[in-house]
Amino acid sequence: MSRPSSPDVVVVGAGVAGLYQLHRLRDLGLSYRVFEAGSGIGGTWFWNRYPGARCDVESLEYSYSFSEELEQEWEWTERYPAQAEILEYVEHVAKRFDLDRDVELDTRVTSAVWDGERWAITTDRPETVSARYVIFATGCLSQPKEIDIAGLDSFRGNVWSTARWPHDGVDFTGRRVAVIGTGSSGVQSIPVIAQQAAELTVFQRTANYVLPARNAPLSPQAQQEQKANYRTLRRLARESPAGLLGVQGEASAMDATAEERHEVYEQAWKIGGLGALRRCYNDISLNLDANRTVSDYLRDKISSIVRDPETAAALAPSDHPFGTKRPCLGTGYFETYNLDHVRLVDLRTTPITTITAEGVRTADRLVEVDDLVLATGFDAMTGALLAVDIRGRHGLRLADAWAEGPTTYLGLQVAGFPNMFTITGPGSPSVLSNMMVSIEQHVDWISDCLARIDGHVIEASPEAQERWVAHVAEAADQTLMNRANSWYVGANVPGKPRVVMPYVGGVGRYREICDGVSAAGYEGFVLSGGSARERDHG
Ligand code: N01
Repeated sequence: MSRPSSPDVVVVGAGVAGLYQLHRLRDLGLSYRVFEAGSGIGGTWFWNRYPGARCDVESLEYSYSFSEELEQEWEWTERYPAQAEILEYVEHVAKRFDLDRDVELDTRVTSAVWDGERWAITTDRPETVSARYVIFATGCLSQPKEIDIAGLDSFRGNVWSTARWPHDGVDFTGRRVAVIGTGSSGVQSIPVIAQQAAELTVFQRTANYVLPARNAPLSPQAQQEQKANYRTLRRLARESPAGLLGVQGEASAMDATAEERHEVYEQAWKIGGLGALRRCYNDISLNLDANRTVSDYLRDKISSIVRDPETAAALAPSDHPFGTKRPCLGTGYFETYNLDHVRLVDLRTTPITTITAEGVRTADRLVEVDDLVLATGFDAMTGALLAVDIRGRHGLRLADAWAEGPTTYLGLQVAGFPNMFTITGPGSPSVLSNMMVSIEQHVDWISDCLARIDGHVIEASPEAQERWVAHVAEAADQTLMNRANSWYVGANVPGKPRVVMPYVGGVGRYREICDGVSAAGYEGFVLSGGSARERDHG
C-alpha cells in the first residue's frame, strides 16, 4: 500500500490514544501516517503482560465512550479488566473501525524536526516524512526507567522486566525468583509469581499503600444496568475530579470521631478499589492530619494481615502520606507474605550492593536466585517524548526546553514547538485520572482544533505557557503531592528535575478551561501562516 510522504498529520503511537486519534483524523478527512514502535497495537496493554497485570479502573469506566454501539456491544467479564481482556478490547475496536490497516507497526520514530513550515519525522525504517502537524500519543508510562543497580550484566540467570514481558509468558515453577520493586507492577505480579515459584524474595525500597481490588466477575445484570445509564455516567465521569464515578464525601475527616472514621474506612475497605478510601472525606489529599487518619488505618490493616511482625512493620508505609505516591490495587498482596516460601528484604535497612552472577547481594547477605524480575517502573510522562530527538523553532531541542522540568500550555503544546501536540502531556490531569477519559478529551480537543484552524500554524505563546506552568505548580502546592519522592515528581529517575508533572486541578475543571480556551479563539495560542494543508493521499 502506498502511503503519503507528506501527510497532514503524523501520529506517534498506536495505543488507546493513538488509535482514537486516527479514528478522528479519518473523520476529518485529513491525510495521516501512524507509527507504532511495537509489533502490535495497544501500547501499555501490548507491553505490560506480566503475571497479574490488570487495570485499576473498573472495566465499564476504562472503555471508549465515543461510540454508543461499541459501548453496548462489548461485554466485560470482570470488575477490573485483566491485561489480556483490555488488549482484546483494543484489538476489537481497531477491527470494528478498520483502524489497524493504517498503523505502521515495528516503526519507531527517532526524530521530529520543525523546518519552519512542517515537521520532518524520521523513523528507524529508515524513512523521513514531512507532516504539517505531529501528535505524540506516546503514553505517560511507556519508557521503562533505566536500571540503576550495579552488576546486572553479570547475572547468570534470567532477567525479566514487567514492562517488556515475553508474549508467551514465563514459567517460574520450581524456581528461585527475586522481584525488585513494589509499585503497582510488583504488587500485582508478586502474588501470582508466588503461586509458581519455589522461593520468592521481594526486594522492597519503599513500602506502598495497597488497597484491596475485590475483583469479581461482572454479572450481566449489573453490566446491563450501567450500560442503560451510560450517557449520564459518562457525563458524571467527565465532570468529576479524576474522571471516575463515585461520590466525594463533603465532610472533613477531622470533624468525625475516631469511631465514626473507623466505620467509614471499614466500609470503603470492604468496597475495595483505589478511590473509595480517598473519597470518604474532602480533605484527605489536602490536610496532613486528615490524611494521617487513613494512613494509620491502612498501617493497622497491614499488621492485622501479615503474621510476622517484622515483615508487617517493613510493609507499612512510613515515609509518605497516603495518595502522594500512586497507591496500588492488590489481590492477596499482603497475605502472600504469610507463605513460607516468600521473604521480604527491606532495602531501607539492607540495601542492594550489587547483582552478582548468582543473585542479589545486599549489605548483609547474598540471595541466590534463578530469575530476576525488575518491576522498577518508568521514566514517567516525559521519558517517551524525550526519547525522540524533537527540535522546534531555531533548532531548540525539547530536552533543552525541559532541562528544568516539563513546561507546557495545558499539557497540549510546548512554546517553541509549533503544530506539535502531546496527548495527556505533563501539565494535564493525565496520570491522576482515568486515562480513557483524559485521552478522549485531548483527542477531541486536538481534532476540533485541527478542523477549525484549517492548516494554519498553532503554537502556545510563551506567556500563556508561563501562566499555566505557574498555575499547575500552585494547584500542586495546595495538596500534599510534593511530600513524596514519587514518579509524579520525577523523583524515581536519578537526575530528573523535581516538578509535580500532572495537573491536580481535576478533570472536570480542566475540561472547562480547555473548552474556554477554544471558545475564545484559542486564547493563549498564536495562530499564523496561511492554510498550508497538503492533500497528499499517496
Ligand atoms: O513502577 P513504580 P510500576 N532499587 O515506579 C522500585 C501504572 N500502573 O511499574 O519507590 C530498588 O510505581 C521503586 O522503589 P521506590 C500506575 O500508575 C498501573 O510499579 O523508587 N528498588 C518502586 O517500588 C503505577 O503507579 C497498573 O523507592 C527500585 C518500584 O521499583 C505506574 O504505572 C499496573 C529501584 C517501581 O514502582 C508505575 O508502576 C502497573 C532500585 N534501583 C502500573 N528502582 C494498574 O493499572 C526502582 N525501584 C494496576
